[in-house]
Amino acid sequence: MVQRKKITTLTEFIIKRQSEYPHAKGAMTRLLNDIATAAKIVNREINAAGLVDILGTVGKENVQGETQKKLDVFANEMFIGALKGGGECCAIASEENEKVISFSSDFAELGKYVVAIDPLDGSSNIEANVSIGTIFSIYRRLSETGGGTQEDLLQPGIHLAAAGYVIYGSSTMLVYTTGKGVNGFTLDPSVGIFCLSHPDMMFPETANIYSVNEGNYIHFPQGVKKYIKFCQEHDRETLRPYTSRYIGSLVADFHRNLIKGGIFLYPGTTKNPNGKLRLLYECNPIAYIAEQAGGKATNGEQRILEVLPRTLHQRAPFYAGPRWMVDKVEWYLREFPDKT
Ligand code: P6P
Repeated sequence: MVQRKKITTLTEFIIKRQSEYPHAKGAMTRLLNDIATAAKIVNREINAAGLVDILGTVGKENVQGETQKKLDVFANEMFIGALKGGGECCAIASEENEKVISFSSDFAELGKYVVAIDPLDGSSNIEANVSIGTIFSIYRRLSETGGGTQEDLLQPGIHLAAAGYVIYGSSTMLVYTTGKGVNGFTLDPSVGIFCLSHPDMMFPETANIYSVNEGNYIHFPQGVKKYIKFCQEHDRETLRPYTSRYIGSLVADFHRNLIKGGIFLYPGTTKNPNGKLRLLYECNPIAYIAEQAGGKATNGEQRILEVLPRTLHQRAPFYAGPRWMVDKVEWYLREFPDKT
């Protein structure tokens, strides 16, 4: 008889892991499941997006007579709706909303968590059929009562309770950590279940990929320019020249580098000294995963997770990957500082 390998579903895994937290009452379990549910709905819509053009239902209304929404607006509404309905979250900071979305209720005990989310990162790549993603951070609320506040969300990454991303690619995966390692789950679309496919994800011992938008080269700090030239030198022993891979979708670039071994760089430039990526819902969650996978993530000088957020949408220069690769970039930034 063919022995079928035991499949661990995301729900089974989260519940099993919950038992490792003595004070856990299931709130985080339900919150992560709320995110997974919204991700499945967004995944379905993304997969249909291409067909919308082909099947000619692209008009202003879809077959249900509803106005066709831009996918990032749709994704934002799905995640906000799932988190609000789930009752475990009392406030959200979203890339799509200028201010905190605070949930208040006269009836139910409000959730103990707050979520910072980029509902559909890289959405400008959809028309090119490039993988895109959802990135999320989960913190315990600091405020005692009422709806969640901005202060609940402006916590440094070292206080993260959980973080993760969903990559909508050739297959859809949810990768997350609660501080005890990184695990990846692949969606089986035939039954709509996320199944454990990548247990205990770690950066590989060897790595030779660097990911940066070299079109910005002339605006990079001196140290980054030197590092890029280092990557391009010939040295067989250190697997150089490295391979340059850059998709322009943070989740896709980081996920590939986590699997295959590589560093992601989004430096500050003369034009944008703080770079482009947002600290709360892009840098921090990816940094938490990078560290939990044995890597490192900094802004070039400081551990990203220790950067104190001052505003919801603040940006930060971002370097994430295997520890020794990030160390090398930081060395070049120290050795070749820009003239102030
Ligand atoms: P650039 C997508 O727009 C995004 O926010 C990230 O997903 C990605 O890493 C970055 O911007 C790409 O930016 O300037 O290289 O196109």
